[in-house]
Amino acid sequence: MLTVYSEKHKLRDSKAEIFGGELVPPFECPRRAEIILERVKTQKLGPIISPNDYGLDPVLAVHDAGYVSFLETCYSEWKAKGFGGEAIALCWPTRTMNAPQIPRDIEGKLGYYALAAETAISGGTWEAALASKDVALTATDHVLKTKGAAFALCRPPGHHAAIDQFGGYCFLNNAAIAAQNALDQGLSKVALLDVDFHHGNGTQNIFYTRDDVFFLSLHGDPMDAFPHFLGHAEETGIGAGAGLTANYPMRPGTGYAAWKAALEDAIARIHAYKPDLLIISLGVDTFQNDPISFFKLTSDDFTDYGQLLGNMGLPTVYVMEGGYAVDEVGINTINVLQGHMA
Ligand code: Q9C
Ligand code: ZN
Repeated sequence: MLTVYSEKHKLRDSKAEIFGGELVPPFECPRRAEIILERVKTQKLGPIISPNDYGLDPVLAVHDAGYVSFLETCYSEWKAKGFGGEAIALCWPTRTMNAPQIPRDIEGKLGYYALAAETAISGGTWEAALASKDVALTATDHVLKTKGAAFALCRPPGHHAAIDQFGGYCFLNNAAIAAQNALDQGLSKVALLDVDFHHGNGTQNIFYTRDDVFFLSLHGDPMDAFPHFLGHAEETGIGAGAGLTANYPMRPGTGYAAWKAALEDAIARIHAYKPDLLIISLGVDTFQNDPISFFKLTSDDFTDYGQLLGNMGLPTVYVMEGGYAVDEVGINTINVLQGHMA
């Protein structure tokens, strides 16, 4: 299987995440991608290529233009205000002030465009995010050509990024940008299956009213887990998109038997939709030793479900999302890909 990878992910190297009331080194760190790349090499998964530069057009086909220019200039505006650290949102237009104008001030803009505070915008974040969407787009074009499968080793991840919001370590929604670009090249239907531990709120937001992307997500119940406010089973799409969002929230301690049953249900629904392309938002934070999650999958379970995904027989793009048990992140990710090929 082809892997697409860019060294530019290293430019996303934030120093601080707010976690448990403390500033800690971010869980979403450069070493994650290095460990995954190393495993691609030692397992001889296949060739590794660098991405092409697709520019901003495919980004603007999914994200709001004001949001995109905010991301581009956020860090320099933060520095220009005289702040020494990284840009962190601290004040939001919450339920009692919910029709905001977009403020001029960078602290106000951060609150307007952030969906959570853990994700600091550091110097280099924008460049890394741009390279990450290029990784997803390049892998997708390869799959459209070959009708096979490819691995987009994206970093930073993307599935929490909504039309005009960042957070949950995500800035640009790589998987959504790839899906939209495939549609813009003439495909009529894409299935986007999110197996990251966290609900893909950003992807759901982008496609909620549409019938050309079927979004399905298996995740920790938002009653118990981030992103806390989206991902309930009752959310099934609206308008043309009615019935084309499927959420499978699961409780703390969920093991592979229940998780696999949800996956099999999702797979049956994808087959019924008859998509031209399958995009997997691949997070391996469902692993039993993940430091911020609560499912109980073992490393062998990743191989097993990779096989189920491969058996679908669809052109498939794997887009890297989360996974924070750094020592095992390479093993678990490549297990899925090897299962797919088995
Ligand atoms: N107590 C991705 O996996 N904070 N993002 C969780 C847990 C945010 C995860 C706090 C987690 C974001 C791409
Ligand atoms: Zn996650």
